[in-house]
Amino acid sequence: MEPTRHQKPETRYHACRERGAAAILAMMFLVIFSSLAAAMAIVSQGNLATAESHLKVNRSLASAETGMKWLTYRLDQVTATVKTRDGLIDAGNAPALWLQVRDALQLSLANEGHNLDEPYAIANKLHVGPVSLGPGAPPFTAEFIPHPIAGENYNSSYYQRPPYSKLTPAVSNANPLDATWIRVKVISTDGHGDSAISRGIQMDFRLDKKINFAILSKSRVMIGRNVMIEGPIGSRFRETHLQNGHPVQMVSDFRGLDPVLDAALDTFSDWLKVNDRDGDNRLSVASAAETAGIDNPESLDLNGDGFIDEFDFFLNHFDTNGDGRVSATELNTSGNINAAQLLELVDTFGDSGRAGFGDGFIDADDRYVKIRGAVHVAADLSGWQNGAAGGNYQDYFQGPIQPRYGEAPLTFESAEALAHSYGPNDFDVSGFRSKATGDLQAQAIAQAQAADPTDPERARYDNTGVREEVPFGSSYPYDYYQRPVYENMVFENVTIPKGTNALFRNCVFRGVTFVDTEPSNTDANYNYAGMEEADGTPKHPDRSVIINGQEVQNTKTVSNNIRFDGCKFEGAVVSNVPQEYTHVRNKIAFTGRTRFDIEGSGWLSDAEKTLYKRSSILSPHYSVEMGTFVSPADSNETVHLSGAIVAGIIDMRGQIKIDGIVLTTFEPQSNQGPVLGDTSPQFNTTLGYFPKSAGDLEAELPNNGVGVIQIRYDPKLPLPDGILGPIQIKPVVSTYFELGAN
Ligand SMILES: [Ca+2]
Ligand SMILES: [Ca+2]
Ligand SMILES: [Ca+2]
Ligand SMILES: [Ca+2]
Repeated sequence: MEPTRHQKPETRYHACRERGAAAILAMMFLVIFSSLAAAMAIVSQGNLATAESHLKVNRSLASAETGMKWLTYRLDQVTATVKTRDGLIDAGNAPALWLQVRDALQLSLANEGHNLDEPYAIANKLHVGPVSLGPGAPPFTAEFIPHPIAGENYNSSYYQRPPYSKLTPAVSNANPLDATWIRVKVISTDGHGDSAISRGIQMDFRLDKKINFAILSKSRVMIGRNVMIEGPIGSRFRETHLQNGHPVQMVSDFRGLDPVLDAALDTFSDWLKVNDRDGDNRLSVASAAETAGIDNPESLDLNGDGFIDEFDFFLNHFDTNGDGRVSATELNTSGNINAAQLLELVDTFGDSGRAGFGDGFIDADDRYVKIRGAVHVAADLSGWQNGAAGGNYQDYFQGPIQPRYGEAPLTFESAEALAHSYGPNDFDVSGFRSKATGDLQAQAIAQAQAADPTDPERARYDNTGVREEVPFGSSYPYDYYQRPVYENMVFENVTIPKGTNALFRNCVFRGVTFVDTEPSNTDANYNYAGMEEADGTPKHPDRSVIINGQEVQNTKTVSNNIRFDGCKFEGAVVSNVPQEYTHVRNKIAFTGRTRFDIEGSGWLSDAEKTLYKRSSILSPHYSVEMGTFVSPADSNETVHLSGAIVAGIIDMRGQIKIDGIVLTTFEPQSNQGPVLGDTSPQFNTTLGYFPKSAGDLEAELPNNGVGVIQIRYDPKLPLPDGILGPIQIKPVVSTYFELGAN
């Protein structure tokens, strides 16, 4: 700064002649000021009163809002303890469930220090308070009232606004909100007597049962190349100290296409290890911490989404004409199956009505992220880094994650992941079983006998059948089966008896297909009794098991290891529930072109369609294999699924699309059950291909494409019946309403 050159000229004061005038002015001011002061006093007293009311309004409204938040939290805690096997919560079962919640909530809120009065129930309502949460905070009272509410005017304009106006049928006195809706009113009062001011708010809550995950696994989750997921992922696997014990392992979709791009992604991965603060595998351009040390970070965000991630490097590498899109030509898909499948994966993910869907280009419209949802891990970070990861977990966890707004992308020691735990006893499949009254053998023989012997497509039953390895097509089979073959047949509501171990080829299954198996399978030799070498000689002739007091030499006779090849299902595949996970004996493999066509079935009633759409595979503690080890690019090898997919452990390879939830029940723990020694990481939920060295013992990377796997959580889909799980009561935030003064 330069010194000041010019001083201000001195002000000269000429006061003599002005003294008299000043005195008169002073007196005038005195008069004016005193009258003003009187006026001001009147005004400010009014202001003081207004200010006090205003303060009370604010304080009581704030207290009511605090009360609502606090009660929402408390409600959340108790609803997690109320369980039902019903999949769909409706006006029929909601009242009884609400009463359980109400009683649990009353019990949990009782006798707390801030209670000015204890909570009490009247009829189906719960009254809470007054409660004073903080010193000097205005107390609040709350009421929980299930709909339909007596005396409520459901014809009023209040119910003409969203979300009510979007309900069908429209809300009216004839069609009031049903018992799945719970109204919560919180009223807070500040002050006493005549000067007391109250403010109230209300919100409607909804009773529901959901498992808010695209994948919820008790074993580790392996998400391979060319796999995209929409919806949260939860992994309860905690043995991270073991080799390959990554709770969630993800492989980049963009690696392996070009060595130059791979090198750029290596550099980016190094940045992530230092700069990524929130675990989303992206660097936020707006964050100084996440862009520290990176020159001109904005220039690296090529798709302009505010983040630098793998997709920007992919664009930078392949968008050679700089139009912001990668075409099939730029990606050089002809004769390059991996590139062609990547284009298909990204270009056809999500709603077919979205911008850029299936237009043959990969660009910003396709909104690529590997996981659109939060990742919840039960394990802790340091255990993983010091254990399986041997340094940075990012080496085993690649690809951008975009959670919902306000959610953490990656949470360790996650309560969410721990909240839902499903074991074999949480599943009751008897409802499905009772529908599967059809006799497999009777239906098969009738069709085979009626078939025209000259028709090459005729229904065929081959009792001798084929001998094949298990898992089918695996480079590392652990057993062999001699399977009877059922071909070109239609089955209706059949039970496949224990010990059938069949191959069904090009068959149609309608209604429930119930795969029976022995539930008492906890004997340590269960997987091994009857195991064979490739040439048929017994592998473990000395191992037999005791089931219900009887010795069984070969457990193949009491279990069911089934392969469905090129089959169509107009309904659900449901298995009996084994108590232990025995993947050698209890396995269902879907190969070839598998179709689940429930909606389009002309055979099912509307009620059956509704039922089976939410439960297309219900096989707790079963090993389920979908897709193929050998032909990930064969256009005939595709699997389309919708609904809740339940298995002990599930492997999905090839070309698979799921709209629903993948839920696995088996938690591998070292030296327990089928897990020999420290091999729990080898029991994993695998989506896509991994080399054997990654701990997936059944697979190797194919050299003819890595497949296309797209999984999308459907929040609107009810769960199947029979799963014992917690309900939830969540606020419908758009129903928030201020009740005003009273
Ligand atoms: Ca980040
Ligand atoms: Ca970007
Ligand atoms: Ca381009
Ligand atoms: Ca596109």
